[in-house]
Amino acid sequence: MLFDIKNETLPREEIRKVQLVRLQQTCDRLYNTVPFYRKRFDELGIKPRDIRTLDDLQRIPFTTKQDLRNHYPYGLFSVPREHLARVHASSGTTGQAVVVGYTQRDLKNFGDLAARCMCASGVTPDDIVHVAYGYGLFTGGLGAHDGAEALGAMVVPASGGATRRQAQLIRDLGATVLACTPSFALHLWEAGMEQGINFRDLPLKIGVFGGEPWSSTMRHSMEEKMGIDAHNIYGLSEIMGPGVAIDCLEHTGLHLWEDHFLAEIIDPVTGEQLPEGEVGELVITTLTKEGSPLLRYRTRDLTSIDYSPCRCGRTHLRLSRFAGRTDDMLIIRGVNVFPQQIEKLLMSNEGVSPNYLIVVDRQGTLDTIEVQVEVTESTFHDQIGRMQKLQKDLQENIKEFCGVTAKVRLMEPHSIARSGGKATRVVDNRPKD
Ligand code: DLL
Repeated sequence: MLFDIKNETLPREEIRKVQLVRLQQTCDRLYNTVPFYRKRFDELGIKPRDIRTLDDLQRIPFTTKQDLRNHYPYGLFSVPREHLARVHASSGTTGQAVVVGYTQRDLKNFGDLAARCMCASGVTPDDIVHVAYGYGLFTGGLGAHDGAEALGAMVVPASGGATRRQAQLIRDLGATVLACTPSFALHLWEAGMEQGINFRDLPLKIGVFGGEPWSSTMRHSMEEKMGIDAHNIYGLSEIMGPGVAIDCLEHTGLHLWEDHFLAEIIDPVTGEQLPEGEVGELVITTLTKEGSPLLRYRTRDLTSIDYSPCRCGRTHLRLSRFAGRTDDMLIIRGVNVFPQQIEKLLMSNEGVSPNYLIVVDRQGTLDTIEVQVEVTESTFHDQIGRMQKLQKDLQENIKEFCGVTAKVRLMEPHSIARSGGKATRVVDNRPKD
């Protein structure tokens, strides 16, 4: 089933036509309403009317998170305050928070795009959607909520926290869809099992998980544990919350809604555009936003684009599962390591649970990396020899596939702190120099 059959199946030439018209409108709007962007055009000696093709977009410099921070809170808004209907904000864990504004029309689009995503993951108006993304300034809760409502499903607005109680609610209210971060879903599953509630025995059948990176191995393990079909939903506060992209029933990449967003992949170092299929940083231009439109926003998320048609009938491009962020790449003794790679290796081993933490430190001049991972209950009660073998195997795997020597510390079940939203996977104790 498709939520918006006409727009989701537009032929590629039509998509490009719509994109060009909307790009020109967005440039016009920004030139006339946001001094930051006007200055950028003026410095280049160009006017919005000089953007005649989609390729002309490459003449415009990127917008970065720092630009948003420099204009905190309202500096990049494109409409007067009275025309705004809502704001959301990023958490600010990596610095000054950024605020993003939505007009009524933006909110309608946000709800409709989140509904497209839900629908692509198989959700129908008959479903009961348990939303356990946090409600508030974070876009996850309200975004998924509006999407499920726009689709006509019944929503349980549970938000984060109260894990044990939520597992009971999922059982008692008969949720068929769970929408939350993958790490929180695992936390809920665990809290259920502790009380004798097995998600596999419940009507639950679909997971709409996102907001943080997770590997395909993690996906398969979650599907198996919970008896569900798990989908990967992507979005970011600066552009729009959940509703930018999701994988359909084919699970062959995440459809990004191209009538609302224009995507490019660039080399994060040179800024050059990369061809289809190559992994690089995703850059997004909003095409319909009124409150906070952005041109060429650098997401820092690493992925690749596939324009080939999908078996599901949707014509919109597909992004590959995110390989991490340019800023969460760890450089350990000169070797580039992504936490995602380590997760993948851990998850392909049956003896360990999906709860892990990577601790980076420095001893003298040498970087050290310790991977703490909880073992499963059965491994924990196994013979000591098996545990030693598991530890040795994991260390060897990390060395072989990631190229770094890591110490693996096997932890008791439940000993690593759980989060109510996005999981912390890396603690970097190295001095900042
Ligand atoms: O996490 C929006 C969202 C909420 C998306 C709920 C999906 C579901 P932010 O807090 O601004 O917004 O964080 C955005 O999270 O740039 C990615 O690095 C990461 N991220 C989000 N979804 C995924 C995903 C929301 N499916 C940042 N896979 C993004 C990998 C993801 N990373």
